[in-house]
Amino acid sequence: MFTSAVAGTLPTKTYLSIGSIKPLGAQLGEPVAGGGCGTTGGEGKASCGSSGGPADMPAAIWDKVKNHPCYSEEAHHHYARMHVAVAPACNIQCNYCNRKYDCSNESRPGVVSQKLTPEQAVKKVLAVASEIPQMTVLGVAGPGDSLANPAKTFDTFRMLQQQAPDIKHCLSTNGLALPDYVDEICRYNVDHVTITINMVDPAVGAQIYPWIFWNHKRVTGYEAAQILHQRQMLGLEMLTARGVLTKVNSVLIPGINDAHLMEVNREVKKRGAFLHNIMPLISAAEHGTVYGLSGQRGPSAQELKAVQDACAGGANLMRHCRQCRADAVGLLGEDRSEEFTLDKIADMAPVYDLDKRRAYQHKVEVERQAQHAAKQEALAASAVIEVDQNMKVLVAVATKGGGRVNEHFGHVTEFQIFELSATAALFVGHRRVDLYCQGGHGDEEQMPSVVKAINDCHAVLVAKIGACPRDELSRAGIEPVEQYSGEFIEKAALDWFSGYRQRIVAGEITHQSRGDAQIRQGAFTGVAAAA
Ligand code: CLF
Ligand code: SF4
Repeated sequence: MFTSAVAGTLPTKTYLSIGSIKPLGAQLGEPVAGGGCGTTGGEGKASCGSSGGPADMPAAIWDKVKNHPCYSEEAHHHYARMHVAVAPACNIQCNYCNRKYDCSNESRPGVVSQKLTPEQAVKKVLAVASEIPQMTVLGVAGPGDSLANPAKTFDTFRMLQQQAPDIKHCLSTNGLALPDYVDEICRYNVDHVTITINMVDPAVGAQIYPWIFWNHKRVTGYEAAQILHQRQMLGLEMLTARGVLTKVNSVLIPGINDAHLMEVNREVKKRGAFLHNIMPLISAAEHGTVYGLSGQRGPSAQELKAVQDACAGGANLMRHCRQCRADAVGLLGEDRSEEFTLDKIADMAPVYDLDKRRAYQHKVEVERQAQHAAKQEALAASAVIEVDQNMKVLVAVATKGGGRVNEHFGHVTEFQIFELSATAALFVGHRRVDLYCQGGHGDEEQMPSVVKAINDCHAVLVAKIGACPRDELSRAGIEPVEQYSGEFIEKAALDWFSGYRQRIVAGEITHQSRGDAQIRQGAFTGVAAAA
């Protein structure tokens, strides 16, 4: 495991307070319009982040997030994003990153298939937008750092602003160069910025970042982490003051920053972060990273959930991140980038049809309203069942999008996980698995890994399932449920949970807690998994 050369001499409490970084208090005390609802709430206020709706936030903010698949959990069932890999260079080194892999901040650890020039990127965006009307957001997320490649990043946004005005602009950065580019970010309508912040204590940071490239030289150890921290906080404050929505990504590294992330959550909330996305470290020796080679492990599913739950009441949490590739295309959790390689788009004649895109988005809004109504109906039915109101269970759901239970068990590469209680159905994560169905028949060898991935769930809701996996799941204590095929997920899950609680009341079953589950080390996409 990496240890800082100066670790033994570090001060014990080294957080830099908001005031000691930059006296922005006056602006932060009075957030500007569009600064994110997270900026105005106190500790413990109701969540209005990724799971929020129009009633939870000002209209101007809802307008920014309602069709952004990362900033709105609900939107991610319907809307897609795409990344263009125009930013290969990076100005820092993270111990979980190997340059020949995608940026671990925002991608699975796999090589980017093709790096693009801004011109190629714009052509690709237009090709995707004409084929996939639900693609609403373009992100620059690597494979290096978007702001270590400012010319390529902003050239892409500038050209796109002229040619596809309804597409939202989004970027992710480690934050080192961020304060220098806030004006550019605003000029090109980048309304959504993600900063990866893994620490607010340079002593912790020194165990994550071996070096940064700063003022034309390499800076290492504690000093490097201190500079990075100051720049991240300053950049976040500046964006908040300018009304740009910010999301903070944190990689949960057990034993290094797991206990510290609550402090990160508090500090970024103070500075106006709209969302906090706590992601599991992906670490395996074959990735060739410092952590991978030293045996640093990632968290289990329940370790991740425990840290996320401990942060509840602070900055609003995002729990539906898929740690995408830097060239991902499609709904979160799917990857259609193979359909839009440079070779293929060379033969395409994209027609950017704004009316078609608007018509699709109108259809989605109608569907979303029906989904809401169905959920409210299920919650009302749930409220009258008299059994432990504090009981919570997890269920896994097989879906291919649209917010419905509509995927066969054998075709799943990712289960969505919902936490159910008498009063809520909350999306709390996803679990990637290998395809059970290989070329038309089930692969029994995959079942143990599937069971491990959803071992903390009481049931799995699917459109269809064969007899063998059905028996195997039942033996593991996970109830396979087919009866809600085609229904909205939350309604289906709540209806199942009402039935579960009624069976307890009737004495037919006894409620038992489930164990932990394993997060797959390597977030393979549907295409990759099927290959
Ligand atoms: Fe891309 Fe990131 Fe914008 Fe989304 S991804 S730049 S905010 S458009 Fe989203 Fe992917 Fe998670 Fe990133 S699921 S890795 S949070
Ligand atoms: Fe890798 Fe991203 Fe860290 Fe740079 S900021 S080292 S690209 S994970």
